[in-house]
Amino acid sequence: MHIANGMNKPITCDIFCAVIDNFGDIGVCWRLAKQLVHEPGMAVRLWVDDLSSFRRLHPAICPDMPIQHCSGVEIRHWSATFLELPFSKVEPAQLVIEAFACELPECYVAVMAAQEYKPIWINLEHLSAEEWVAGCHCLPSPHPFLPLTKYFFFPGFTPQTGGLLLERDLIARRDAFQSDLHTQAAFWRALGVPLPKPDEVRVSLFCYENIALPELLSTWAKSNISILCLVPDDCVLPQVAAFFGRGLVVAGDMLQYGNLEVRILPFIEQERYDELLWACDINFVRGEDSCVRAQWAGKPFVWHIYPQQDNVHINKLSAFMKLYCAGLQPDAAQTLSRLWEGWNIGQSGNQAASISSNYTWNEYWEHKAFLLRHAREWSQHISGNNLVLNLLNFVQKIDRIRGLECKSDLR
Ligand code: TRH
Repeated sequence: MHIANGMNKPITCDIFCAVIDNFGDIGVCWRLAKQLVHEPGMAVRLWVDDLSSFRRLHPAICPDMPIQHCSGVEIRHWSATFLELPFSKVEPAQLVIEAFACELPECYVAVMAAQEYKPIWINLEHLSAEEWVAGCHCLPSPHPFLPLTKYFFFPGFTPQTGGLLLERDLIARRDAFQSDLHTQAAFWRALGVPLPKPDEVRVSLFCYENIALPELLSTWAKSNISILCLVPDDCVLPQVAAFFGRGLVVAGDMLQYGNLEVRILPFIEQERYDELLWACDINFVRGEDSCVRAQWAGKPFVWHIYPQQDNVHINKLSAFMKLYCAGLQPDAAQTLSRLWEGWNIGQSGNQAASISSNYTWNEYWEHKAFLLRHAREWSQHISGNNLVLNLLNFVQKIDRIRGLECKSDLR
């Protein structure tokens, strides 16, 4: 393989990440960077323009350092590095990953084009379950005037797509955690949360602001089972505070109304967030990365999709629900769709469509045994489509084709 021509030398990889908002962009890039280092053994530089957001996921990050190393990844502050060291002086990596079309610096691209053996340039796209993804996965996009081609790499749920980020040992670690009550107890103690009571439903709630939220909290308060709802410190806290008639809530607060107890958690380090998802009975997640992690948790989950203009996210939601519900018992599938639609369509401002009523939640939760079994089977089903393995195969394929083209040019 040309790209690994040094034989024992690791393949070099640059990942570029622009944080548009929230945590998903850096959440995915950080995960990918670590996996490329720890599994195929690449030498990875992660260029990121917002170290403060990064620090919330990984507190060891120092927001003022232009270059630092964490978990085997070299992290470069994109803008700071750019000021100190023009990109024209940076030697591009053999594999260049542009996350979510963040646009590489022009002079970096020019240096890529000037290399004798051009880097393989991948644009890592957002995750979607829509059918068109299979047709666009791996498509080439030649640069308009430089001798470079960028390839679109689409994560997804079917074998025709790039698959999902999944660390080699994740499922084994999840199973070990979920079968060991002592480890779980230690986890709750470390978070300062009491151990689960018998018959309690423990929920993690990570979502965007949502007009359906007060109704859901009120449904839980009236429920005949105890609900402990764990809310990480993020944008939804003002809504939680308003529901409890408080001006402000902060991490560490505990609020009670009827059978509902809400505890505000600090934003947890990304690796520990997995454990929260593994330990809860049901997880409300959002965006992209937490949604995938909830699927690996093998527990029922409710997805708050990232809202987009013109409601295009609703098609994405339907496409995923269609895939996810395919193997689910029809009654359970129906209640799941109703709850998910209420949770998401309410968000679009359509009050009439907000149907997270008593009836919807209670009806959904009656199916908890099926939902749990299905969540477990689903995680097993999707685990065969590993993004990092697919990416490596694709890179090797491009490299082979280029090698052949090179030979035929010499003839
Ligand atoms: O934060 P998100 O809403 O992120 C995104 C971005 O908005 C992005 O621009 C958009 O393109 C994308 O959604 C669809 O949700 P997401 O993707 O789930 O990312 C959250 C990350 O934060 C994820 O890596 C898990 C992590 N996390 C923690 O590490 N600790 C926590 O306590 C919590 C709640 C989350």
